[in-house]
Amino acid sequence: MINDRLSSMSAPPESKKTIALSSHAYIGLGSNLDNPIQHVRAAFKELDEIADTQLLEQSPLYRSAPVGPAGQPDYINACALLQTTLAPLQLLDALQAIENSHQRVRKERWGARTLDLDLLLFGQQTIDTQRLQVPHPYLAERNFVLYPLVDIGIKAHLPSGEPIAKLKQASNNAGLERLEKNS
Ligand code: A4P
Ligand code: MG
Repeated sequence: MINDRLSSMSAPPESKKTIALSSHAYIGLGSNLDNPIQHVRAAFKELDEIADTQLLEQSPLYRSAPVGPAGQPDYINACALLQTTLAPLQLLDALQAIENSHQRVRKERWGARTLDLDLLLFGQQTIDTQRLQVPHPYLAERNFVLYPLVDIGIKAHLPSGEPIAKLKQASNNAGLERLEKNS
């Protein structure tokens, strides 16, 4: 596993400072309950307010057909690019705290939700633990992730080197509609 968060650098002995290097993290945003556009817009702002983290880019919003249990409303999806000195699990904690602050209720897998924040990519790290898998396991097969991700990360790629833009090319835009800026 590549660790792109070096916590200490070789510095002169008299100044033993700890310097945390930052990582780029791509976040997938999704909502299909209680005014989804408002939830996603508010979430961009809240991502920028995470400690030691800065929002660098936010994608346009997309309307997408739901994947998962039938009978749920369309989703609003988007992606964000963050710069952070947090570790991946610390960032996941912060994402889940934001989800909870949007009254997210976890009833069924892939069921309707006010706000879902997925950690799509974290630098070039591959993480495979029970609590966190990065790259996000379904990234490559979801057009509602690939389209907004390429909008803000034309050069983004998987730890394997596979360009995200190539994954997007191999997908299609079925069920996906890019929204105008002010809609
Ligand atoms: N977890 C593991 N890896 C990650 C990661 N990279 N990012 C764990 C975020 N969480 C990660 O997530 C369940 C657990 O996954 C977390 O506790 C975390 O430790 P959850 O958000 O509670 O549940 P979930 O979202 O229902 O499950 P899952 O499998 O994460 O679903 P997805 O992949 O998030 O898909 N259709 C459309 N059109 N648009 C959508 O945005 N989203 C989903 C949810 C289904 N259908 C959709 C959309
Ligand atoms: Mg999720």
